[in-house]
Amino acid sequence: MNFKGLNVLVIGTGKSGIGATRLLLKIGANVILYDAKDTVDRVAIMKNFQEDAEVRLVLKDMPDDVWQSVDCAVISPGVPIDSPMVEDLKMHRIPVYGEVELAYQSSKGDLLAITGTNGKTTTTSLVGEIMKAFAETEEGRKVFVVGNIGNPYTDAATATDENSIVVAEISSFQLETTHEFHPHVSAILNITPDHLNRHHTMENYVAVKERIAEKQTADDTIVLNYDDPYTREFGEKTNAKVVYFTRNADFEKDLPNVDFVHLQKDDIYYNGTKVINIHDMNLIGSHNYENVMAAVGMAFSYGVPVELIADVIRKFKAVEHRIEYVETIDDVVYYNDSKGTNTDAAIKAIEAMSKPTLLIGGGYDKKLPYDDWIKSFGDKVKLLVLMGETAGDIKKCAEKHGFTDIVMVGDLKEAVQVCHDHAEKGDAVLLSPACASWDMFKSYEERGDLFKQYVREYLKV
Ligand code: UMA
Repeated sequence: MNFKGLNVLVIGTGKSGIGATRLLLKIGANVILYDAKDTVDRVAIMKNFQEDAEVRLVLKDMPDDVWQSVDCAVISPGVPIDSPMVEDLKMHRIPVYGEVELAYQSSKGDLLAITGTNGKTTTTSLVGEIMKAFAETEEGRKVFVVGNIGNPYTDAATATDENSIVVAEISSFQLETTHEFHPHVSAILNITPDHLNRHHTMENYVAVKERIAEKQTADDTIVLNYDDPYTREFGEKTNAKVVYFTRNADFEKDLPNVDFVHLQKDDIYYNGTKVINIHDMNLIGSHNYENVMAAVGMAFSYGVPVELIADVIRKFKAVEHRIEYVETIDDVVYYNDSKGTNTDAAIKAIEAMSKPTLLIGGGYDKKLPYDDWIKSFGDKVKLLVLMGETAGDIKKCAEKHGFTDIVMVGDLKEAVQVCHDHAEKGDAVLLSPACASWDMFKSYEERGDLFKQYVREYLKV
């Protein structure tokens, strides 16, 4: 699709909408930028573009003339495809593209794309680091790490060329609106319940994740989790060459045209080649073995030498907000896992704790069941401090499972204070809410940053 000269309606004035508008202006499209909220700061938004840029900014009510004048729409990932806005676009026969699709169609080079319920950001960062190290060994290669990780893909698009390597974290929201999107190497790390308020059923959620491989052929590769029933089964259906990763040494070794990355005792192997010993890694938590294996699968199939892969993994540290060590105060260790935005991620964080844990949970309601999360507390979680929209539901669920050491709080600062007051020497305090942040914060980053600030500044005074 050539967007040059078209009238394009961009929906959402967050990172994606700004990135899409910038890109469309570069391409030579006319942009109407829209946001459903009339509380957004017009001046701050317009500062993202050159002063003479002709962007018509529309807030809240859509004037009738827009429907008649636009050729297509580019929507942000936060806009559901079954929302009234998208229904209106369809009614007016206006084609809808996602911000990621616009970026893909405007980019060059090789695309390595990663999706999955959990581990996306860690795996994307690690693959990005490996690719950067690899690019240094080859002249004229540039690496861009983009997508759900926080850097809109559209912002990188025009800087890419044939030699570029784009490493993209892609969410289910972004996959809803892809058309031609075609990664050379893709990965689905795992699929467990998440965002069910948006995708409605597990079946829809799985189907949308699988869209990452829709355009892949036998010349492409997909890296899949052999231990996850959804992704293992997808390996039998996809057109791409399959590389499975597994934490078990016991797998079906002679599947035709399938490679394996596996963990045997403490070593990670690609087919027969040893890549790294897990004790040589800096990442904590056994879930990270999976992220590392997925990164190995992607890098190896792209042709990166094994020594280089191992070298980068050895140096790689946890990404921010993912079981991130914050501080030790009075012999109590504080961890920020604000990115634990669903129960599965939050279970992984609890599993990674080796000390009695005071857990801060609760937030925006994605209509997820909390039972498995509560059951994972075992003897490890000694106090559950709850905040946000879901606090009441989580409390009820915890009590149903016999867990009653619960304190309800009004905000994050109070949660930190309560944990500090109840913690004993040798304990850990973990912010891992099992919920998104959007009820009280702009993003999980803001929630994690505030947590770190409260721990560092407020507890120390
Ligand atoms: N808006 C509308 N109409 C709607 C919905 C939203 O106008 O129906 C407006 C809002 O008023 C707001 C803007 O759209 O002003 C926000 O757009 P957005 O929610 O798509 O957020 P962005 O700032 O564009 O950030 C998005 C991703 N956010 C979401 O998918 C919710 C970011 O992922 C991503 O980093 C960024 O694009 C760059 O690619 C964050 C995220 O929470 C980290 N992702 C979810 C997750 O990881 O679980 C999917």
